[in-house]
Amino acid sequence: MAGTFGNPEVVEESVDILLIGGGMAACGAAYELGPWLEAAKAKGVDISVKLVDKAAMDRSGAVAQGLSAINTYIGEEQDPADYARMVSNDLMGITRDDLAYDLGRHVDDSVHLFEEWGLPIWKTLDDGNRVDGASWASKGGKLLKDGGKPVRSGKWQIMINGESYKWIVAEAAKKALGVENIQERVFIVKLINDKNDSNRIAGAVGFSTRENTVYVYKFKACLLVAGGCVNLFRPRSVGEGTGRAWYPVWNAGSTYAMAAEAGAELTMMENRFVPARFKDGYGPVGAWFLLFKAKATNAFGEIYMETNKELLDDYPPYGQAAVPASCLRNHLMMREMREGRGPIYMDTVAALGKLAETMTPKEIKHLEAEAWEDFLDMCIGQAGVWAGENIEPEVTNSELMPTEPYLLGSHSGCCGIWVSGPDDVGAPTEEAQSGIPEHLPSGWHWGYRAMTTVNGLFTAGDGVGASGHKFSSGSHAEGRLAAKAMVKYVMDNQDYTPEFAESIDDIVADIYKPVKNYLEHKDYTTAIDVNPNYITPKMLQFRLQKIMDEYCAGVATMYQTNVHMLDVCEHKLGMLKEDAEKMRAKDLHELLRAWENYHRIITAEAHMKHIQFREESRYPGFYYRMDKNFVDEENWKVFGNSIYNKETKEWTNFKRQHVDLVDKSKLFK
Ligand code: SFD
Ligand code: AMP
Repeated sequence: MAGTFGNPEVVEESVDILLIGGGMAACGAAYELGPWLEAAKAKGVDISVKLVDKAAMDRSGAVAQGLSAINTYIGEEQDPADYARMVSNDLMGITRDDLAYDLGRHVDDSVHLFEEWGLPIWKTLDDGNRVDGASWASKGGKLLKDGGKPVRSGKWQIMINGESYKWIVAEAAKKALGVENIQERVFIVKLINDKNDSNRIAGAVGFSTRENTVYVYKFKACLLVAGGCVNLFRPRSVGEGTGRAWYPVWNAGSTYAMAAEAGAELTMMENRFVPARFKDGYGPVGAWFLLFKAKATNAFGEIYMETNKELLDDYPPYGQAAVPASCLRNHLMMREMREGRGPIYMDTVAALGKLAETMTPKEIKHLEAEAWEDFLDMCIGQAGVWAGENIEPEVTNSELMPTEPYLLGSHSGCCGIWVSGPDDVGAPTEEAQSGIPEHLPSGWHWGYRAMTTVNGLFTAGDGVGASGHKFSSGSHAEGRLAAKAMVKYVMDNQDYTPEFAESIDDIVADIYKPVKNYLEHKDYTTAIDVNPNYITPKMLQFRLQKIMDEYCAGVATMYQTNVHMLDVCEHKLGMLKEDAEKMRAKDLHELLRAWENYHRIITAEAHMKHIQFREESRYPGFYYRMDKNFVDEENWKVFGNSIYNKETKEWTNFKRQHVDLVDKSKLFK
């Protein structure tokens, strides 16, 4: 029977494995499950799988708009240990080398699959000419897997014609899993622990964003891959630009919040990513810096990365590394802004001029088209800004600006969930030669790759903390690694029957509470949005963003905070959490917004508690603890981890030992 707005239908389903999310990691898992499910079947075990995505998989997640580069491709020039080294360098020395190394040895296979599925990848031909994805086949180029050479924009990045990237990857995932096993437009609100074992996951509950239906899933294992967290800080775009952000606004911290509430250990939640972007449109800079070799300057044309270089001496462990970390690049830029030498510009004019010196007019036109396509493939809004402001990159330089902070574990950030590492790293001599020892440090491995500290709960992509720089390809590969481990887990736990620790009626009532708040009180006033008995999700979101912006090192304070500001932040977040109980939902769309906000609040709280805990400024240029404005290698070269108790609503923060498994001396010239 179909439900009504006040009284939803409840549908209960049992599967063996649930995939929550339909982004890069989920698509990787969906694809990889195929052969392992077949292998299980051959042993007489039928494993059922379902994927639920809050949106439509063809365009869901961070790759929705498309991308113009794949940022992680190891290729023949490097090896996985080089990759682990780079990840550590960019994240100021505190990453899990085992996770990065493992990813590095698997990621290229995902890229080869993308190409097989139809993703156009630029190629460098034998004569050194480079051709885009549409034309290499007719010019004698080869597939990457057959030895074709990509066009490297940077050491790790390769160029693609990727407007339809997500569509292509999702199509393969759907085909592998079967559309009948995929449910779109279902927002998962919470995970349910097992009645007999609080450290085990037994199910998840969500609601349809199209119909009045609540879905209850029982399962043995679950892959929680709902992306990172956006819009927990006040964005720079306001008014006419509201809604524009760099990372996907629809990823609202569901991964971190649901994992935390289920009792999973989080790691490095103090870390955030503040990308330097083309101002107002949030256009990517990687292709400009790396492919077009552009330089960023202050208002006086000074290249601050050169003139301010000595500032990096203050930042161990890798301040003096050949490639400064993303946060350190920001740090130098921010000093120019703070001291009044802004605006900061990307010198597109000089870069294109220099490249054009050796080109024919036709080649120059193609180069200019590539510059536009970089935006059109992945951030069309920036192309709109250029068109609207009469910017021709070969004639006019464009402003750069650090954005509001985002929480993520797959791009140039490393917050997320603490997971079990690979079990075979280090054993073969070949790997030992690359610097990986035979055994992982204690607490890094407990059986199933990518499993969190809660039994049966796995994650990948933005969900996995203490690694980073996986990007689209690495998130896909990590989903595949998790899929294989989940099948093993299910095979090992065939006798397990999930039982919920909470009653389904209570959970359903909880999920629809914002609807109840609305229906009960809507007639109290004549203006639907003004009511002393409820708060609209939009207003609550403004409050959250203001708190985070002003007290937790957002753009308002130029990314600065201190212990006192954090105390105020904690107090105000506590009040906000109380008021969140009063959010209203006047329709299903608002119900979605309400629960997104709730996930953002838990994520914001984790971020704040971790910044409070880490008594140093490990990521200058991402945030500054002004009362501890230094990097303290002696006391803080450690993982900052935490566990949340959903009953008492308290966080416990603690350190975990950091160990370098790969020799890092190669990072210095
Ligand atoms: O230019 C729920 N990324 C880039 N990667 C690259 O390889 N090259 C680039 O060029 C990259 N750049 C870039 C990138 C992202 C963005 C937004 C821009 C530019 C503008 C990064 C990658 O895209 C990123 O690393 C991966 O996509 C991460 O994968 P994953 O699977 O961890 O997250 P996802 O793809 O966003 O998917 C999340 C899914 O979860 C769903 N979801 N479903 C149910 N219930 C809930 N509660 C849910 N909450 C979320 C989403 O709908 C989605 O399906 S550049 O900057 O460097
Ligand atoms: P972005 O467009 O900034 O997301 O960058 C895409 C890729 O290029 C990421 O792997 C970044 O780490 C890398 N990158 C961006 N800018 C620089 C730079 N100035 N130096 C080195 N790597 C960079």
